[in-house]
Amino acid sequence: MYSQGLTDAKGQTEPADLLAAFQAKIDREEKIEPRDWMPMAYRKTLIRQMSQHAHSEIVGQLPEGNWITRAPSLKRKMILLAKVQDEAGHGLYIYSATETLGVSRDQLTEELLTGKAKYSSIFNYPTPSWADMGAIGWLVDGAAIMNQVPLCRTSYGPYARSMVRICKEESFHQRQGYEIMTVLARGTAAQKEMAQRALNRTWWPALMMFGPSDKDSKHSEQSMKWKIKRFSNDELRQKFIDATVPQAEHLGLTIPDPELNWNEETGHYDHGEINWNEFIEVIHGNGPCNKERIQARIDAHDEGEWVRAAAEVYQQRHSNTSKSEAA
Ligand code: BYC
Repeated sequence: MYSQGLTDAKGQTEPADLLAAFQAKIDREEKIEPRDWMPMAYRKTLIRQMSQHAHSEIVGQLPEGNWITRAPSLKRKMILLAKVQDEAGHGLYIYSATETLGVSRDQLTEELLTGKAKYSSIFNYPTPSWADMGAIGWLVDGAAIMNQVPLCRTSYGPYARSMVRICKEESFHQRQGYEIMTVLARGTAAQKEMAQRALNRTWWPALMMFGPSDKDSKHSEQSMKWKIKRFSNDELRQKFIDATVPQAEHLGLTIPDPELNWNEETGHYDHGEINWNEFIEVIHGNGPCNKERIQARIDAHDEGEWVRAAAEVYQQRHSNTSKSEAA
């Protein structure tokens, strides 16, 4: 007979002994796999975070896709094209990992297209110059790596395993972005100015990628107990700042934060206050490019209708052929 445990969102009680065994497994650093018992709330948290992550990879193709036709050389075009394709691949791995939790890809897509699901705030900003491709690679992929390397050790097996290859590719992306910034920063005065402006545009939104400050992060405490998250939002943001300031100095560029200062006592950089009102506006659909980004995804989905229809017909014919061969 089970003792009584937590009550889930549907009013069903989850047995305390199963909950305790689940937490003990996590505390032993064993992975949770799709067929294992898991609390409803753990499943729900993972579906929320992983689908937001997958959507971010897919929507994240748009700001850079904007520059594929205008890359300054054939070599730059090939590299950018490969990077954007990598992001599509990342989205697909994470959608597949999310499907192991019992949710369909169609449902996840529907939630993105209807605005129910969030995706990373960073992709709602414009990319008006080529230098933004450098700033995105350097800072956005840099922030992504800082967040995603600990996710390689997240407690849910399929999510953790999908992160390993993604992190390797993100590392290449970060380097290619930094290389673009290096070339511009060492180029003409106009090129250096273009790089500085892209840094000014991207810096604060990149810091917002790590999520609200710890005191306002409603999911962090439980997610850290379940070892879905290994570090808090503020811890990762601070690690990112500490790693990135010397990189900006090496480029001879200035981070647009007058309060940025090395603190001998803490061994970290102090920094200015993030504009949290802007962050809240952006995640609620009111950023500079939110509507444009979702419309682009809706258009892509509509234009892909014939591909999905053709794939279904192919699958039906294929299964009919297999049946008649078997008969
Ligand atoms: N943007 O309690 P909190 C990439 C939401 S793509 C939008 O701290 P949590 C790349 C949050 O969902 C990389 N929403 O939440 C691609 C929650 O809302 P709901 C994307 C945000 O989950 C192409 C609420 O705010 N990476 O690298 O514990 C080209 C409260 O937050 C944001 C991932 O997705 C945000 N920035 O922590 C280049 C990493 N921040 O659902 C590069 C995986 C927070 O309660 N995700 N929210 O309505 C995570 O690690 C965590 O979900 C977060 C937030 C750290 C983002």
